Amino acid sequence: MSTTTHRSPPSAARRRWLTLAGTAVALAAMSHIPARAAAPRVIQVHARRFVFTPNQIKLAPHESVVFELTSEDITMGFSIPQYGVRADVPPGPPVRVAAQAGDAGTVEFLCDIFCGSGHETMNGALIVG
Ligand SMILES: [Cu+2]
Repeated sequence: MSTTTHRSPPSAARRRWLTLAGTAVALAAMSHIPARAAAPRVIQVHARRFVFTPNQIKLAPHESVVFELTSEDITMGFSIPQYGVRADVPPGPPVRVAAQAGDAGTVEFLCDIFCGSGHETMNGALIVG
């Protein structure tokens, strides 16, 4: 019987792959470091007939944020008309939409997809200040 093994020294390609894998692990570890100010704050907003939760959200003037939107029952709209931001929010995985606050003040957000009687009052406020 042959005693030949098929083990061979790592090829250059394999060594390179290992280096890349090591880098990926290092980056993954770094991602657990708390986000710096440069990363936009993620704000979760949940929609169901006919309520957004929360329906009052405080933002700093000119703060960049990401809204992470979920719907419990049917496709909702999430719209901040004054900032020109909107997204469809179907039930299922979260939908992310970026927004940047303006000057201090109160800005309305609302559902802009008809979702039943009660839709007209499905809204909330961004309190910028
Ligand atoms: Cu609606």
